Amino acid sequence: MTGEPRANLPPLSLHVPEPKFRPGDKAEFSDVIVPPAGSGRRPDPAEPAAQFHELAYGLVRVLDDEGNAVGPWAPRLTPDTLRRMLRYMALVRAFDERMFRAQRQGKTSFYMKCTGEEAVAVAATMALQRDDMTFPSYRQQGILIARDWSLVDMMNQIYSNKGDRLQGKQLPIMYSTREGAFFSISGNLATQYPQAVGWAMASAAKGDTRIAATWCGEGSTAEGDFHSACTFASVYRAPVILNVVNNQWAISSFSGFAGAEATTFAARALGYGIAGLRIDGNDALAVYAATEWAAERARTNQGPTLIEHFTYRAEGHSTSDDPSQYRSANEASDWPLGDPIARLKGHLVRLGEWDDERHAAQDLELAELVKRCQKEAEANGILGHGLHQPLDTLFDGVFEEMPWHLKEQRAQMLAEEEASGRPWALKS
Ligand SMILES: Cc1ncc(C[n+]2csc(CCOP(=O)(O)OP(=O)(O)O)c2C)c(N)n1
Ligand SMILES: [Mg+2]
Repeated sequence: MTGEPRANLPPLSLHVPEPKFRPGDKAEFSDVIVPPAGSGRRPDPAEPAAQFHELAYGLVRVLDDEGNAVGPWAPRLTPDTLRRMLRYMALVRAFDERMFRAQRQGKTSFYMKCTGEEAVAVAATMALQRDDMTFPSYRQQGILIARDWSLVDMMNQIYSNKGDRLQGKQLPIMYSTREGAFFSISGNLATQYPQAVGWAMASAAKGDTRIAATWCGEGSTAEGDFHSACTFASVYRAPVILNVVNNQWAISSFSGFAGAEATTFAARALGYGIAGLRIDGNDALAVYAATEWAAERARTNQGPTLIEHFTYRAEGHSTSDDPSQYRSANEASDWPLGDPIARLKGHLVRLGEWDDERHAAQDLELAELVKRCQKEAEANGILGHGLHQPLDTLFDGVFEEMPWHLKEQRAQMLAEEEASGRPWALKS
């Protein structure tokens, strides 16, 4: 074989995806198919995975443009539950605003908002049991907030201060809490997927009743971990909910690079024999309903569900990102599925259970609450103002039994510190 192309065949070429809009372009979403709210079929939770084709390519929506909850997926929640959902989502946004600002003020090194995606974590968490195990990515702070986790504890972690239970060992926002049934966030994308499936398999193997839920971004579905997790989940019918948060962007790479031009992310499920649902991720009631459905399927040993939450990352990837460099300026404001908080608020107003005055008062109250918590957390110190964790804790809490090489490194570090004449840094 030589490397000579054959004259009678066309030369091969690659398709390189290109986003439709770049800075300076006017983004326009007329090609995004938005089926009417209420139009998606709601199958029995025991339905075989082979019958999910239409649900994996469609878009389940509950809230219509007038704020009505319509169709077979409408979850029929009480006004109190709807108000609680709205409050958690607004609290996530207020928390994000404040912590983003804290990073800009130099009080911490890093922060990640989930603006525009608040429904994905909050509504899903409300549809799960409090002790179901969650394996989030870095954009589901809404899980902790919807579980009434302490905001001060979260902030202590963001500041890596004296009150940080993780002793400054994790990047800010990479929370971890066993009591919150919230698995340690990992910076390595998609590692939480096989971990969630493994945990779910263990739960089933032990005859427990708790299920697992995991979340990753659409970009992260390109990782091998995503695919091996799907195989294990399908083969063993693991009691797990696999969420793919399709927010259109993976830092500056648009979703086409993870495969969105060729198919939907929910359709990935079909090849594995997993039930796949593609839902409006900015519709808190659709998120709640799909999660409740998938939880019932898992809890009754009918197997896993993969839910694609079709949404939009309204702001930068993180405090280290500037989206104006790579995407059109009007994308977030013109996103055809709107803002999740405004839509749930509109529903409550439509029901006569909420109004603009109460909403504005709640926003003020939540901003004050976050500010008070921030003050309390800052009393434990902020990142960059000295060493909050004594050096001799550096190697603790990672391994149950510290390996010999870490013991050696620890001894060397302490000897060097001792010799440096700064013994204050050594005290626990
Ligand atoms: C294995 C791995 N590869 C690359 C990165 C760098 N990285 C961090 S976040 C990110 C984008 C992920 O995008 P997506 O999965 O869509 O999640 P989103 O940030 O949109 O929520 C990348 C490439 C990483 N942290 N880990
Ligand atoms: Mg993404």
